[in-house]
Amino acid sequence: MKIKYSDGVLRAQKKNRPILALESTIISHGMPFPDNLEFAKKAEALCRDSGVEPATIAVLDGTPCVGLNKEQLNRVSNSAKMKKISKNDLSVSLAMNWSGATTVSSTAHIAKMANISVFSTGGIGGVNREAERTFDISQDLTTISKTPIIIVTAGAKSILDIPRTVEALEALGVTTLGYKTNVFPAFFYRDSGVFGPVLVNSSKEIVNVFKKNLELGISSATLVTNPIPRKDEIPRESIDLFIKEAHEQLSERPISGKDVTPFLLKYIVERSEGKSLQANIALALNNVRVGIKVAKEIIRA
Ligand code: PSU
Ligand code: MN
Repeated sequence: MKIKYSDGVLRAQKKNRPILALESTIISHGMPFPDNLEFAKKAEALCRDSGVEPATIAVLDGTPCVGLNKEQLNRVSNSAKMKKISKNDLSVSLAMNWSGATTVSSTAHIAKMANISVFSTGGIGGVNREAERTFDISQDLTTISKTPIIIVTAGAKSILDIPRTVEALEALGVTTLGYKTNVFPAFFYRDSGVFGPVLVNSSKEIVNVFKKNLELGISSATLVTNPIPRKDEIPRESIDLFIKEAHEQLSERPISGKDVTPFLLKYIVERSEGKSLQANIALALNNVRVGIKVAKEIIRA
């Protein structure tokens, strides 16, 4: 498999320096331009300032890219032609020369192939509300259960059915940790009310669990749920109304499949006058901060 590495990632790999994988669908389909580009640059700068090499992952012209240069990052942020590529479309995207952003499922898969052990996202996909009618369950969940890396996420997106997502993670045998919490975080707010993650207090504990998964031959990712910082959270009462409205709008339109999540996020950004975007950026950067600590710890371990 041909993977195109950035110069920075190649150097870091050679010198055994820490690397943090980052996904690109959050940039291309999760946030509007130019805030998305600003966010992506900030995430990468946070990594570099801490001595960690960022490896933003995407598929460009049919080639999986691990680490993007400036021009490539611009392209991912600001091209209407970027597809949303999940794991089911990964082979197709290479065979058909597509360019697109990778979701949690495809990013995790490529990171594993590239020998990168830590990956920070915003919030994983999961069981959608009304999944009993639509069957809409993100392939992030099955990939997470089959890809032995560490994934840092702000719980699962508030637009989902969180209790069912937590149950699905358990059913799939996913090792789920809570960074300084034992309550599953709900993306825009800290507390979904669902207990489940095992409380961990340090990157060392996270890496120890991850290593045990590897020793046991367990394929599950080590999923680290990390609540949005208190100062950035949007209370459930304020965001729930917009989430409900977004679902009503969705049910009146012919939108399905991979277009659902981008539609809902965009609607809520507009309806909240950008507040949800600020929260999304804050939680994703917070996941990068924890990812940085864990990536450094892995090198020490
Ligand atoms: N986190 C965010 N914004 C996003 C995503 C994650 O803060 O847009 C993306 C990820 O790429 C995730 C995808 O894998 O949303 C889930 O899409 P779906 O529900 O269609 O599986
Ligand atoms: Mn879906």
